[in-house]
Amino acid sequence: MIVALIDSGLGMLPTSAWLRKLRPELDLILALDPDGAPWGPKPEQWVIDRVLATAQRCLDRGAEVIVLPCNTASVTALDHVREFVGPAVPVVGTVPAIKPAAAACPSVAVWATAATTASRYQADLIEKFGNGSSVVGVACHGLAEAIDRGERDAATAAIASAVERTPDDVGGVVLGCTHYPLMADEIAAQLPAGVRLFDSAEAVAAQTLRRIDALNRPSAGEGTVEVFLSGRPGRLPASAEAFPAGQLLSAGRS
Ligand code: DGN
Repeated sequence: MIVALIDSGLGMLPTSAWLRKLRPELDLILALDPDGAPWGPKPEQWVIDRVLATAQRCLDRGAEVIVLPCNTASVTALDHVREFVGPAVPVVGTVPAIKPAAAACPSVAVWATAATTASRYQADLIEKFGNGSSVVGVACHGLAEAIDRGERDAATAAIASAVERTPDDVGGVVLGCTHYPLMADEIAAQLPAGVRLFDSAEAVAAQTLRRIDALNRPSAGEGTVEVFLSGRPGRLPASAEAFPAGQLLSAGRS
């Protein structure tokens, strides 16, 4: 069974790595959009069109399940993708891990792209799962882009800016952009000791496996990885190599 993961860039790696770990025999398509990245600052309709075009390419290749390991794409385009592919193809989205963070901490910051931070979707999540905690959004300008470009100094500066805008009393920070877990060590080092980090990668992988199993079809493939790139890859493959999860991308066939 071919499972396609769609993100603008390296944010798909943590979820891909969990899928590979939990079900190594799945065949994966990693569909990245270096030509269109970053999606975070783009207009909503632009992101929707981009994600749908990528989904079509994955379906043409035989994808039976689609995963959006990208909060920006999920809060913007998830319903559109579901409608586009129809009920036969499960589509699994990603949302910021606000529920577990608010259940564990009375004060929480949600770090994400500008699009996710400003989204109705995130506001609704906070309302629904805020659990009486104080939950504030912090837009991390440039962080996903710096990670894709392998620019460590720029990433460190973007993290420092987010730390400055994060309330002092937070007990938990939600990594509400799928790129950010790749920099979890640096983020933890810059935040006060004891602040917990929450991300969705493992939960999204687990939900994907539940949807696969519910299809009741043979899912075992050969554990292949195929990489789709829109246009020129730029520095993406080289940047990926800096992260353990990035081996999936560099080992994949383009
Ligand atoms: N990884 C994406 C997310 O979770 O929102 C961000 C992608 C981007 O293009 N900035």
